[in-house]
Formats: sequence, structure tokens, C-alpha cells
Amino acid sequence: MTSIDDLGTDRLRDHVAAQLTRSRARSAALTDAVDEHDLVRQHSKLMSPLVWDFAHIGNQEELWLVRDVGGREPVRSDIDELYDAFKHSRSSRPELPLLGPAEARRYVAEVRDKVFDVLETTRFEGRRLLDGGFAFGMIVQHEQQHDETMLATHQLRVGAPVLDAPPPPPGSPLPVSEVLVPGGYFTMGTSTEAWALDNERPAHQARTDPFFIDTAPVTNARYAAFIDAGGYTDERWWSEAGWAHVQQAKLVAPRFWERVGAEWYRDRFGVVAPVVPDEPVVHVSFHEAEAYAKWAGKRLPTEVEWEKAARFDPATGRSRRYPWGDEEPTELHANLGQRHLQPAPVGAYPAGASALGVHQLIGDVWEWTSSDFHGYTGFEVFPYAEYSQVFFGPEYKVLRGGSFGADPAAVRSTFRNWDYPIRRQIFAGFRCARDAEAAELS
Ligand code: AVJ
Ligand code: FE
Repeated sequence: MTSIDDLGTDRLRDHVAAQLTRSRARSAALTDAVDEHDLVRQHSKLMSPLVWDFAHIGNQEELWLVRDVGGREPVRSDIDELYDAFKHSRSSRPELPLLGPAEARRYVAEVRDKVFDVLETTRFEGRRLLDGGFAFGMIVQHEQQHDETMLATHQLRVGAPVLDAPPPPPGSPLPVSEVLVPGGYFTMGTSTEAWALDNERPAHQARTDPFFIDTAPVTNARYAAFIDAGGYTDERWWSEAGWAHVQQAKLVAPRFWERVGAEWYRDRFGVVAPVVPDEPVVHVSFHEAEAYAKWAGKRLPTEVEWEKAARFDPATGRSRRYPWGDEEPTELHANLGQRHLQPAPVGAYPAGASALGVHQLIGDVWEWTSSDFHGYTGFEVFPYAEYSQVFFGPEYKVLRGGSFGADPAAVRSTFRNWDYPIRRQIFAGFRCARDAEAAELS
């Protein structure tokens, strides 16, 4: 498809239905893969039990699509409080009187039945919530975001592997390791993308100085060189907060890495194997990313720089929807949607490169930026403050680009993710940038 704005009502309805169905198949696969005990137990204090995510997906869908858009009676108003993410911390959720697996499955199916009924009769107009099918798009993205969270829970789960996927395409060396991004203004954010969330809006002019950005995310081989150079025990590379954290948490390597003799191994969804040198490093915190960059004589990009490298086309001066152009991602453009259960090696997606020649910006690993999470000038809460506004502030860092576990419906070049700088259970890596010296500007 091209853009949601170009679809007629019937085709938009079909598109929504297909996205809802595709998302539910993923949620079902992630929850059907384990037994009932694994669904209700806590695999990590950082995560909810899988059965909480699953019923929460259904509850959000009920709140927005059955009750608000559809104006229907509640399916179950008695459970709203249990599945309100602001009422109970993740670590306390296993203690709650949650719906059991069978009950949760019945509940989400009943909600979905009603949603298809609402979808049949909804015209996509008259309310901002309905423009371009936004409310449905928001719920599709919400389900996919929780599916990525459930995938991270699977990564933390101990036991025999239950997930499987083919390997990603092979890599190939890139001709250059960094490219120059010209200074000046470009269009950042969006006011037109129908399913863009509030924090991506509005489109605005943003300026950068000229800078260099790496053509690929930092690889395991490069990251291992930082470890071997004593990076984790050298205070020079760390911010004050990063240094305090690395010592207190006794960090020595990315999460899920273990040294066996002279070699690094990693545990990925229960499969232990040697770390592959040319894959992007994953499961590092912002602090580790920042320390690596300093050690390498570089820095993290700001999110303005990241988006400019991803979207700016110097030939036309306009910003693209995706690095490769305006078309939706295909399997040739990016490693998304859990098609592969790992980041792809550097150079695996030549068709996904940006106009400036930057690779793998979308998919593979979320990329830490140096930016705090704030609303753009002109930001307006829509449709609820608890999606992004309540998280604005210096305690969260912005991540960009999506991971192998992020669905195409939930990733765009304008999409903004955020997390605490110490978090490592998400599928996060990074790439480096640096200022351009006057002598480098021809
Ligand atoms: C955008 C990934 C930070 O999972 O906390 C899910 C998305 N918001 N339910 C999160 C979200 C409400 C959010 N992130
Ligand atoms: Fe949620």
C-alpha cells in the first residue's frame, strides 16, 4: 500500500482488519508457545507475566474501540483497574487476581468479535480519533508494542527454546564506515502520517550542524574490542551516572553475554552460541553505548541527527517516510516483525539504505540517541496523556528505528521510543556520530 490517506473507506476497513488479524496471530503465537505456568509466572522483575500483557492488549482494545469508538456497553468493566499500567508496577502484577490463561483468551476474543462489528459500521470521519482510522491504528500499534515486550520477556525466560525463525540474510562489507550529513534545516516529525502517534507531531523544521554518522550500528566485534581494551573498568569513558551504575550493577559485557575461555557466547531465546562478529550489538544500556562512543572518539547522535540521517534527501531537500523512500517496508528493506529472531549482520539490507547511504536505520536494533524525551514545539496530547506526555523529561532517553522484534506497523522514521538509560532487556544497540571538522567540509 502507499499511504493510508489514499485509501477509500472500504479499503481502509480491509487494511485495518488485516492489521488487527496479523497482530493477533503474533500475540497468539507468543502466548501459545509456552505452558500455563510460564504464562502466569514472572520471568523477570522488569516484566509483567505474559498473561498480563495479553489481557492488557484486550483491555486497551475494549476501552478505545468497543467503548469509545463503538459506544458499546463494556465487555468487562470490573477488570479495567487490573490492566491499567499506571495502577500496578510490573513487578507486582503476578500477585494480582489476573484472568487466567483460558479466561484471558476468552476475553480478548470476545473483545475482538465486538471490534470487528464496530469496524463494519464505523465511518472514518466526524471525530479526530477516527480520521484515517487512527484509533484502530493506535490499537494495532499498541498490540505490536506489547508483542515486542512479550518477545523481550521470552528472551528473559529460562528453559528450553520455544521460538524459532529462519536466519537473517547475509551481510556484506559497506564501502564506507561513516558519511557526512550536511548542515542546515530539514523537516522532522510529521503532521500527515495518519497513524503517527502524538509525540511524532507536528512536522517542523529542525537544524543541525554538519556531522558524520556511522553507516552501520556498532557490531559485536567492535563492542568486544571495547571490552578487551578495559572499557568497563576505565572511568574516563563513562558519565558520572554511567560509572556509578556500571559499578553498582557490576556490568562487564552486554546482557546475555558470557565469556567461555577466550570467546564470548550469548544466550538468545534459550540458544547459547558464539557471538557473531558482524552483527549489531544488542542488549546494551544507554550508559554502555555512551561509554563505547567516547572510547571510540565519537558520540551518540542526537535524535534530530538520527532522523535527518534517516529521512533527508539532499537531491530534493525533502524528508522521506522511510530511509529508502516512501514505500512501506518489505523484507528487502529491513529486519522487522520477528521474521528473524536476531539482528542481521551489517550490510544485509542494501535496499534499505537512506539517501545519504546510511544502512539498517530501521529494524535490527533500537538505537540509543543522546536526547532526552520531550514533546516537539507544538506538541498536543492525543488521545491520552499517558501514552507519552507523562514520560517527558530528563529521566528517559530516546531510541529510534525499531528492532528485529518491532512490527512494521509500529515503526516509522518519525517513531520515537524511550526508556531509562540503565535498561538492557529491550532490543537496543546504537550507532556513533561525530562533529565534522572545518577541514572535512569541502
Ligand atoms: C513506547 C514502548 C515505551 O511499552 O512502555 C505500551 C508503549 N504504551 N502501552 C511501553 C506502550 C502503552 C511503550 N513504549
Ligand atoms: Fe500498554
